[in-house]
Amino acid sequence: MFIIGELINGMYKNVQEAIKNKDKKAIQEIAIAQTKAGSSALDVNCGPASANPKDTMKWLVEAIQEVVDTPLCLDSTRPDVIEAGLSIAKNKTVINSAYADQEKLDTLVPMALKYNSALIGLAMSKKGVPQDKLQRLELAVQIITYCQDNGFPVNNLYLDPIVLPVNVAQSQGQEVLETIREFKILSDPAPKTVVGLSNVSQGTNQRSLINRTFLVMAQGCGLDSAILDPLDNDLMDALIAAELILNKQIYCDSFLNAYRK
Ligand code: THG
Repeated sequence: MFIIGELINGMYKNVQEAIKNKDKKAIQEIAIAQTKAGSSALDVNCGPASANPKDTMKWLVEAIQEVVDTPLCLDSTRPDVIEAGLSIAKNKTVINSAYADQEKLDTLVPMALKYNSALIGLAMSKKGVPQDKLQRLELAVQIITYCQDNGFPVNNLYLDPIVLPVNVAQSQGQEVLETIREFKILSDPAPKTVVGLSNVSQGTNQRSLINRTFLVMAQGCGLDSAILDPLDNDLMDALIAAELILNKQIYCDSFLNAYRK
């Protein structure tokens, strides 16, 4: 599983505070902790409150790169903010994200090629997030076709079905899970798949339980990657056990420790 640590996001109060106070150390501690916990990449999102997101993105990337070499997943709705991060990133990057829209793809696919970056493609359009599997697949095909036509390798594309909170969109869990499985058969080579896991539990009780249950179900559907909280130990244990059941890790009695190493 390609684990993308979600905790450097201005949506979190501590990160918002650190950005406001230029508290580099606070960001670096989160970067180190997530990397130690097994993150393959770190999401970097300035949050909704940032007054100058381009400068904030650069400041975050620089702060993180001083202490870890972990690839960065540059998370913004604004291509110029993503490019601000890409322009100074030293290691591998993931662009988070494009969706099925001509203008978005015209901007972000060439950007991904220019910076040799992976790309997340959301199964949504200007009209918003679809409410069923077929519409999600239709939008995914538009993104895949665009990549194929423009020389972007589809195995470096991560399709995201868009996970919605179970308390307000309860019918969407099943649609999303089936979508993940079917994303994988849309092209050869297949695209990769990713979810923003914590979306599923926003505003609920028992967030960790809901997150890990959904994660394991999505893994069963072939999920390749998730943006998640790697410091949630129960979540990570469930992730590792699911990899074991799916024969992606060799069994040994100390499989939890073995995976973490
Ligand atoms: N797909 C893609 N990228 C994404 C998402 C996605 N990036 C952002 C988000 N969704 C994934 N990251 C998070 C980070 C935090 C939370 C949810 C998803 C979260 N935060 C607390 C909350 O809102 O309750 C913040 C409160 C706090 O603790 O301060 O749940 O789907 N490609």
